[in-house]
Amino acid sequence: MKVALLGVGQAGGKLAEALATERRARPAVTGALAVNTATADLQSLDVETLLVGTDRANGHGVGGDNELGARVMNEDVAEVIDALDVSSECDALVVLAGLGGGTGSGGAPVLVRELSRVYDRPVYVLGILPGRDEGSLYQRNAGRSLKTLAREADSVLLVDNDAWRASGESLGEGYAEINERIAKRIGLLFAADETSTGDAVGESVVDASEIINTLRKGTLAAVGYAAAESSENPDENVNAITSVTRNALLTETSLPDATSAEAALLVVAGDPDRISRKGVESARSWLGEETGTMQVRGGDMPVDSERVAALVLLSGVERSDRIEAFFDRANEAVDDTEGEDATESVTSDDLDGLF
Ligand SMILES: Nc1nc2c(ncn2[C@@H]2O[C@H](COP(=O)(O)OP(=O)(O)OP(=O)(O)O)[C@@H](O)[C@H]2O)c(=O)[nH]1
Ligand SMILES: [Mg+2]
Repeated sequence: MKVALLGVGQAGGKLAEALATERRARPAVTGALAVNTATADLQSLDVETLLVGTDRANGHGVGGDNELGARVMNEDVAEVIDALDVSSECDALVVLAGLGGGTGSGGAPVLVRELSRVYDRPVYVLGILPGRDEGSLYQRNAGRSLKTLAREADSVLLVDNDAWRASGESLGEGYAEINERIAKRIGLLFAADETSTGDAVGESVVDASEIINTLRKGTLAAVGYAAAESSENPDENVNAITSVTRNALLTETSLPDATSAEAALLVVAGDPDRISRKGVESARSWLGEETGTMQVRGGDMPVDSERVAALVLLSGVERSDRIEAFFDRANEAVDDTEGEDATESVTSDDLDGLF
């Protein structure tokens, strides 16, 4: 699937760069632009960059004020749309942002709305949820941003900053590594149809429409990934394929505890000679039962490797425990930061959308 990337804010820019330069993801990326209100955060990036909001932010960021982030982006939105190179072969646009800060949190919904208006292609978001230990302001910002994005975007693919962090590492130390993991997994999803060698592999190879149709079934999405050694004999890989699929869903998703979905996609990556059809079939039916959906799409991703991997895309995860817990925190944070009564409801009016 060909994608144009638009990173907003510090996390968004770093993630756009990580994806655009990731080995397997690279062929799927037709262009990447990083937009920010902070000059310093753009300087080191190896993608196209654009500084916005110089009148209001003076090149120093918006300091976690996501309403200001939204306002600034509104004023400069035409310039951003102009600067983003969207080729005709592009299947989707992807806006990337950390949802807890100011520029990305406030700016991403504005850009999503404008991109949806300008382009007749799906607009997806790769949104980073703040980890549990991040402060109230981050939780509240992310809650408001996500609420708005869920309305404006075709799908919001969420990565919890606690999900793929190496144990014992603080969040700050771990960013580079987390970003690499995100790029590898999301890159694999976008590039799943890029490795098709044409003849031999044929019909079971996943294509862009399977990803798009899976994402169409829900608002919030998550992705999981796991890999393991495989045998040269495909008949011996039935268990390897089912167990990497289990791990991808149960222990390695971008949104821990997201196990119920409206639709799912299972991509099995590996040497085509090692992939057991029986293994793929039983992994797919297990995935459907476990997530409670009848809609499990699937496909292979032929790669030259002795390992076999499962990439699971879940769409329609809004009812997961993690999303509920997150909105509880965001609602409580509204209480902390604004002195109102805490509320437990996801649709609470205390948590205003951004516009
Ligand atoms: N995964 C990941 N998360 C990040 C990274 N940098 C920041 N974050 C997270 O993103 C949120 C903060 O957003 P930033 O992108 O730093 O903020 P910003 O959009 O630049 O907004 P301002 O600095 O307020 O103008 C927090 O939840 C951080 O934990 C990163 O490189 N990777
Ligand atoms: Mg910043």
